[in-house]
Amino acid sequence: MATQDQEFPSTIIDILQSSQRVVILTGAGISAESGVPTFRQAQTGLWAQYEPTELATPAAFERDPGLVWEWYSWRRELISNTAPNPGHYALAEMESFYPDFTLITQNVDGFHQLAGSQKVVELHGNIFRNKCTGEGRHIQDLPQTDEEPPHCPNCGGLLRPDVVWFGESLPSNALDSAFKAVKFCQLFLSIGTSTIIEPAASLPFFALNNGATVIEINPQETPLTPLASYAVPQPAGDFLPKLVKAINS
Ligand code: BV8
Repeated sequence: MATQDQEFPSTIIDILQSSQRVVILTGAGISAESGVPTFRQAQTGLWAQYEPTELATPAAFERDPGLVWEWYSWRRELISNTAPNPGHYALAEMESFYPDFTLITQNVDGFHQLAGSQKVVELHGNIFRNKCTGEGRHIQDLPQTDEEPPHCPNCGGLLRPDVVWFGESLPSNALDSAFKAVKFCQLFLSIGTSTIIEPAASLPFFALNNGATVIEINPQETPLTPLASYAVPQPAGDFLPKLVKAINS
């Protein structure tokens, strides 16, 4: 594993400029510079007493749907008051450089789409979408009510955020597209993820096994760092715009 002490070794630029099939995996770290706390950062205020991994579960929703709904409302509010950062915009620009480009995200904030990325695979859903626990259908507009959570206007079942909770399977189409893209990619960038949450955490290792060049961008070490082709200990919002400029040079 080479660590990035100099800005861009020519080998990185060659690979970035010659690759045709590129996969990006992002985690909460890419939204950190937007002001969205990462999943593992201690929660603030009322939510400091709760572990996200305990709240983001079917059992928590079963036990106290109101509490879980309130937590998501608080996060929606927080995310709505922030915006994509230069890291998101750099990835949106990168998409046009490659004929075969897939952006896989574990994030639920929708910032990649907001920044202009078209081909986004949302492994863990989207916090601004809701679905009915009775019929499973997506509910576009929330009913005007003070109930928390609201009830489905069609079947009366409780509504919940359309995100993947711990212990729930990921959307099969998203997971299939992700693994298919990784199987054939030549270059894989893992950005802003602690590489802990499965099955997303397996993707960079799957890429390595398939002979791809794997570049990790994360100020902290992760289980991927020792095995990555290149590890860049820099914040994504700083590094990605510089990377895009270097590719275009
Ligand atoms: C499942 C939506 C089948 C909800 C989230 C093996 C195989 C399969 C499952 C498991 C397995 N082992 C364990 C499991 C169970 C579990 C799991 O992985 N547990 C963990 C705790 C070990 N997995 C599941 O339950 C998954 N389901 O596999 O179904 C199944 C079914 C039944 C039983 C078993 C299996 C579902 C997982 C999805 C959970 N939902 N989100 C919500 O948001 O409310 S996951 C949540 O964590 C977020 O989506 C987040 O994106 C994701 C991953 O975390 P990270 O993105 O990595 O964020 P984190 O805070 O950890 O790290 C941030 C990183 O950024 C840090 O490294 C930091 O250094 C870095 N950083 C900070 N600033 C910057 C930066 N990097 C760059 N620039 C910066 N400026």
